[in-house]
Amino acid sequence: MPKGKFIVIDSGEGAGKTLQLEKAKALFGDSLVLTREPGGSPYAEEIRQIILKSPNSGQADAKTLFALFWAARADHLKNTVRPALEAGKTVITDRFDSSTFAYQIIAQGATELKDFFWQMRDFYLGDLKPDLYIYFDIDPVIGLARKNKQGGAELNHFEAREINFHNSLRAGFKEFIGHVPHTIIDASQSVEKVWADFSAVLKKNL
Ligand code: Z5A
Repeated sequence: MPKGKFIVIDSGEGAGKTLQLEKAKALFGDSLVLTREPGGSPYAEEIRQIILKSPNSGQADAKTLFALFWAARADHLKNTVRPALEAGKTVITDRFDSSTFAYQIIAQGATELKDFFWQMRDFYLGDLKPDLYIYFDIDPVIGLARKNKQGGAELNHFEAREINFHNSLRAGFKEFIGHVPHTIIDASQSVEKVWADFSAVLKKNL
């Protein structure tokens, strides 16, 4: 059995996960392995490119993406998460199966895959079910405004969707949380206040 703790942090768009995870890394150093989905291992990072960067990616429906996200996750778990946990490290992944539930099943509307999702979860995660899920909750209007202000790279095909998509995404996360308990952080606060809450949760659990 893995020895380290496995933690997920997830959210809708623009909640500030990247910034907060940089702070966590600075605090906990090498005892912490930060990773992300889609991606987190060399092969899964290639799948990430197909999902987010292919010129055809916007046409991919929920069923196609559902399969790609689980495929990437299988490789990520095998090649990054499990070895790190077995070495006694804490692993925090930026997004995980909670995103598949919220984005593909609820926001993209593939509710016919709901039962299958839970079967896939048991099958693919096995003994690697996370010890802790942390949800950064934010009103999509605020999160998207942050993204738009951010500049740099263009919005990807998820970020560019209209507000109804992002509202149902938030409802999707809430539904997932109804099945799998989470610690919820109010991500609409200042960077400092979010960090105070987030670091307190990490310190309590590590
Ligand atoms: N996806 C899926 O559909 N199914 C799945 O199973 C999985 C994923 C695993 C991956 O995107 C996409 O894949 C994602 C879900 C989908 N959808 N999209 N897009 P990604 O990995 O490229 O990026 P992301 O995870 O979506 O990033 P994000 O959520 O949009 O951003 P963030 O990391 O949470 O936020 P940030 O970059 O740290 O901050 C955003 C901006 O806000 C930035 O300018 C910050 O300086 C600013 N910021 C941060 N905190 C604050 C506070 N507290 N106040 C004010 N401004 C702030």
